[in-house]
Amino acid sequence: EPTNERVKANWRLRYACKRASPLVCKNQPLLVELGVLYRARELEGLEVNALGYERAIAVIKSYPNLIAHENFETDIVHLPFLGEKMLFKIREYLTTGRIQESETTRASQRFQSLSAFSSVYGVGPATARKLYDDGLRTIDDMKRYYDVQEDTEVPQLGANSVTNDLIRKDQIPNLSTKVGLALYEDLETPIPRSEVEQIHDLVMQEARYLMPECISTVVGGYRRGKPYCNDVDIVIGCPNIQSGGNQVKALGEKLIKRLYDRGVLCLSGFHAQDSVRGAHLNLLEKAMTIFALPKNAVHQRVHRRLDLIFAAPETYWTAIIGWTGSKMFERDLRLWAKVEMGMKFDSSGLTRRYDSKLFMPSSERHVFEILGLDWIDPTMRNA
Ligand code: TTP
Ligand code: MN
Ligand code: MN
Ligand code: MN
Repeated sequence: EPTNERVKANWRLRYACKRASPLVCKNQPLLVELGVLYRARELEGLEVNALGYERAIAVIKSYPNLIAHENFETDIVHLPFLGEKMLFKIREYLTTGRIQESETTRASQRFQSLSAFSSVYGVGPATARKLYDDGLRTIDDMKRYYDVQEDTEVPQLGANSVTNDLIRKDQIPNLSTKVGLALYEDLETPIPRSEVEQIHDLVMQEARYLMPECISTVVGGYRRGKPYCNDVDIVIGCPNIQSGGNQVKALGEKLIKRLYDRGVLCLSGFHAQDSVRGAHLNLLEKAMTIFALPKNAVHQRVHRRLDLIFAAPETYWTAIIGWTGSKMFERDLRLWAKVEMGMKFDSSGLTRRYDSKLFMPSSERHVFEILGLDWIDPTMRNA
C-alpha cells in the first residue's frame, strides 16, 4: 500500500502524529533503559526534563533500523529531539550495552518506592514523594498509613452506587486511594485482550438495552495492539442522541446504574472532559469506574479499571482518536492542529480557531483529512 511507504519514510519528522510508531520497535532494549531515566524524572517532578526523554523515546520508536555504529553519524545524530546528552547516552549503550545511570536509578530505594507508590490508582508523583519523605518505603507501609487492612471493606460490587449519594465529592480522592490500595493486587494484574472483549460485550449488551442503536469502540492501549492492558477504555456513541441539554450525561448515568444493578461495578465517578470549551459543553462525558466480570466456574473475579466515554454524534470520531492515544501521539496531534493548521483538536471535537466553527467529521479517516494528516493505523500510534 502506497500510504504505508509514505509513512515509513516519515521517521525523521518532528510530529509524532506524522510518524509510524509500532508497539515494539527494533531498539526496544535501549528504550527500556531510557524509559527508566524518563520515569525517574517524571517521579521527581522534573517535567521539562521528562518530556525531553519522552520525545527522544518516541523518536527512536519510529526509527526503522537497529541503531548501530554504521548509522549513528548518518541517521541518529540527525533525528529530531536528540540533543548532546541524549546522544551521549545512546552512544554509551551502543559501546557498553548498558546505561550506567539507568542501572543506578533502578537499584535506588527512592526510585523503587516512588514507582510503587505512584502505581496505586489515584496517586501521582507529588503524593508519592510526600509519602517517601514521611518515611514510607513499600506498598505495605502505604496500606498501614491509609489504614487499609486485609479485610478492609471494598465497596461491594453492585451493592450501592458509592458516588451517587453516600460519598461527598471532596472525599473521592482519598476514597479512590483507599480503594486503589485495597484492590492493589487486582488492579496491578494485566488484562488480557480476551477479557477486554468480554467486558466490552457485557457493557454494550446493557447499553443496547437502553439505546438499541448505540455504537462503540474499544480504545486506549487495546486499540494500539497491546497484548495486555492496564485498564479498559470504551467510547460509546449514539447516532440519535441530542447534543443539547444533558442527554449524553443522562445516557451515561443510566448505563452506570444498570451496571451497578447487574453487580459488576463497585465504584464510579463522572468527570468533566478535557478543556471543556463553550462550544463543546455537554458533548462528551467520561465515567471512571471499577468493574469486575460476573463470577464463573473458571476464574475468580478480578477488579478492573474501566473508563467509559460517552460521546454526542459530533464528537464520536474525535473522541475515538483522542482516547486511542498514545499520550505523545495526542500531544503532537494537538500541537500540529494548533501550530500548522490553525485548528483546535481534542477528544471533545475539532474546531477552527479563528471563528470556533465546529467540524462534523464522518469517520476517523475524515478527521485525519481535515487535519491534513496521512492516515496512521491505530497500531502505529504507539509514540
Ligand atoms: P489510558 O487508559 O490512561 O492509557 P492507555 O490505554 O494508553 O494504556 P493502558 O494500557 O496503561 O491503559 O489512556 C488512554 C488514552 O486516552 C491515552 O492515550 C490518552 C487519552 N486520555 C485522555 O484523553 N484524557 C484522559 O483524562 C486520560 C486519562 C487519557
Ligand atoms: Mn487504557
Ligand atoms: Mn483509561
Ligand atoms: Mn478482587
